[in-house]
Amino acid sequence: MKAVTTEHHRAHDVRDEVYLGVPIPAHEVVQRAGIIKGALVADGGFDLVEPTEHGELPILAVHDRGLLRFLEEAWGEVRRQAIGRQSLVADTYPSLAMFEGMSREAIAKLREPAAIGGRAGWWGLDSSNPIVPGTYEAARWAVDVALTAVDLVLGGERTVYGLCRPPGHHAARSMAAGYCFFNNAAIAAEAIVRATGERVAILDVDYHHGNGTQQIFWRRGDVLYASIHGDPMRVYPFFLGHADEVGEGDGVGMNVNLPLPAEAGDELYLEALDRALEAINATPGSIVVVSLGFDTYRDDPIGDFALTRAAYAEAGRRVAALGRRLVILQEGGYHLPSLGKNAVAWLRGVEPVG
Ligand code: SP5
Ligand code: ZN
Repeated sequence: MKAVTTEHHRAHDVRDEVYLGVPIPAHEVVQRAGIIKGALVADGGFDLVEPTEHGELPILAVHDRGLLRFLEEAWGEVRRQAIGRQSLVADTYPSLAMFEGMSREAIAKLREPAAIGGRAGWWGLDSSNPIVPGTYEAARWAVDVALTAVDLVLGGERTVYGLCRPPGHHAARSMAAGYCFFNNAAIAAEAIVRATGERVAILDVDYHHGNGTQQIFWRRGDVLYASIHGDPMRVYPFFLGHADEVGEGDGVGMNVNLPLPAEAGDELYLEALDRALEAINATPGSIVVVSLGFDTYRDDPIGDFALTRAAYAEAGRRVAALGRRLVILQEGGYHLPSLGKNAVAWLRGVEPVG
């Protein structure tokens, strides 16, 4: 199996994140990608490929230009405004309630502020997502990893793994969030739709709901989004991911959320996976984008599921049984000692040899 990896992710070197107002050691750290890459190399069955640059256009097919510009300019602005910090985290976010009662016209007049803290709030969701000097560079390369995986699959590869870092599925059209800046999977899916004219399914098996991917394709009839995740009543991203969110307009029925309780184990999880796979089977198309996360693992420090490694091998087998080509992109997973083995188990489940 070809695996797209790059060392450029190292530029996004985050040390702390803010949790309930307090700095804690970051979960989404540089070592994650090195551990996964090391396990692929040790396995021997993966052909490592460098990404190629794809420019801004495929990003702008999915994201607001203002988000791209903010991420590009953020660090220079921090320096210009002489904020002596290692990382940028907003403290003020535009809550819906701030605009309650205002008309559409009045709301249309809201504008991005000039101060960098305000800009970070305008384009952000949460305080667990710091921007550091190399964030933009790394996030751009993560998109290139995803798009290179797409190129390889469109060029005839059956399954390609893209080791994206930073991850992407919390990033919405106009919002970075949850360790994510550009939505790698959504950008990949959009590129596949445009290249093939076919429908595309996105299967999101990260522990968290991919609110960004859901938002981007909410009204789209040509992209199915199916996600298995911790119930948002209990966990991040809290405000989206309920089972009754099914899409609107052309997208009705093309959004499938499968929230699960705490302590969900292999059996419950694989049942939910079968429901997601049924929805994909019912949607025409030959390519599936997988948002792959291992924060579902029993020892993950953020997730509260109880999956074992055996479930990952079995999940890989069941996804392969769709008989579709796969663009598999890395999202979360924060238990460093298990991360490499879990990734190999999942990918080997898909393709046992070669
Ligand atoms: C891609 C991805 O997996 N993003 C996850 C974003 C989660 N953000 C909230 C993190 C909350 C950390 N909670 C620490 C709890 C310690 N017990
Ligand atoms: Zn996650």
